[in-house]
Amino acid sequence: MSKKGLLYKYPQNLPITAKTPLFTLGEGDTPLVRAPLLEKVVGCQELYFKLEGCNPTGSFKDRGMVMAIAKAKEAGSKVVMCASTGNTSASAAAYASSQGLETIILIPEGKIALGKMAQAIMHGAKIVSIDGNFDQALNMVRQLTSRYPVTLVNSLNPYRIEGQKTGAFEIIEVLGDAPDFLFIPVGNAGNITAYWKGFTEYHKLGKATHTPKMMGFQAAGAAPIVLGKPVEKPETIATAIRIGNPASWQKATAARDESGGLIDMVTDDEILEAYHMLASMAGLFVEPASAAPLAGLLKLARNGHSFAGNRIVCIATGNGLKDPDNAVKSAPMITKLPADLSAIEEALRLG
Ligand code: AN7
Repeated sequence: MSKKGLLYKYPQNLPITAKTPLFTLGEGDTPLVRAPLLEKVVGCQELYFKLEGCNPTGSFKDRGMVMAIAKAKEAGSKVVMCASTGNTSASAAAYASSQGLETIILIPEGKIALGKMAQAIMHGAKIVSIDGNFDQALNMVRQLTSRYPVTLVNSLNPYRIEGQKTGAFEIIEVLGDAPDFLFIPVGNAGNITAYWKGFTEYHKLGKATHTPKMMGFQAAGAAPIVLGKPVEKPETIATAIRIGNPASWQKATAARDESGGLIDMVTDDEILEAYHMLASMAGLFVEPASAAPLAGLLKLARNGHSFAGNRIVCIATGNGLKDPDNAVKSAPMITKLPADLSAIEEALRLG
C-alpha cells in the first residue's frame, strides 16, 4: 500500500493502544497546493490550499472517522450513528462498512448534496431523513446514542477531533513551520477545534516556532458564533455548514481567542464568487462550504487588511464533485450546435 494512513503514521500523537485495531482507507497526506494567481489578488506572499477533498470519501471527515471507527470497534460497538449535513455520514458509512459495523444516519430532508447522498446509499447506511435541520437531527442522535448501545460519531466524539488534528501536523511538516494564518470554514466547529489542537500540540513538541492565527468563516445565514446566539433556521447555499447551534461553539471561540484570530461570516454571493475563483484561477474544484475561507480572505483584503509578507493556508474541506447541482446551476454558457465542423469553427471563432 502506498499510503500508510493516519493511525500508522501518528501512533504517538493519537489515542492508540495495543488493542486498537489499526486500518486505513488511504486517508491523510493530502496535497498542499499553492495558488499563485490568487496570491496576487489577495496580496500575500504565499497562499496554499490543503486539498482535503483528496481523502477517500472526498472530505476532511475521514481523518476523524478512521480514529472514531477504530475506537468504536476496539470498544466492541456494532453500530455507529451520526447526524449530518452530508460529509460526516458519507465518511461514517464508508469507514464503518469497511470494519463490518452498521451505520445509521439522520439527515435534514432535501439539504444534502447529491454526491454525499450517493455515498451514504452505496456504503449501505440506514438513512433517516427528517423534516428538520441538522441541529434538530444532532439533538436526536445525542438522545438516541445515550439510550441505546450505539456509538455517536459526530465531532462530539473526542476521537473525531483527535484524528482531524493531523491536518495541522501535515501542514507543519510540509511547510517546515506553522503558517501565519489558517483560514477554515466553520459549521459544527469541530474542525477549527481540531486544527487548533494540532497546531498547539506540534508547537509544544518544538515542531513549529509559533501557532497560526485561526480565521474561521461561517455562512451569513448560519452564523451563530458571529451573532453570539443560536440561529433557529439556518440557511445557506453551502449546505455543509448550514448549522445554527454548533456543538463545539466554546472550543471554537477559545481557538479564535487563544490564537489571536477571528470568526466572521461571508454571504452566499461571496461564497459563490470564491467558489468560481478557486475553480477558474487555481484549478481547484471544491464544494461551496470549502470556498468560505477564500471568501473570507478576499473580504478582509478588500476591507483593507494587508497580508503582505504573510504565508496563508486555507483548508479546502470537501471535493467539488460532492455537489454537482450547485456547479451545473451556475453554468454560464454551453453552446449547442449540429455535428458540423464549419458551424463549430464559426461559433468558436478559432481562425
Ligand atoms: C465540506 O457532515 O457538519 O465546523 O455533518 O462538510 O467541523 O462542522 C460537515 C461540515 C466544512 C464544517 N466543510 O466543519 C457534516 C458536517 C465541509 C463540511 C464543514 C463541513 P465543522
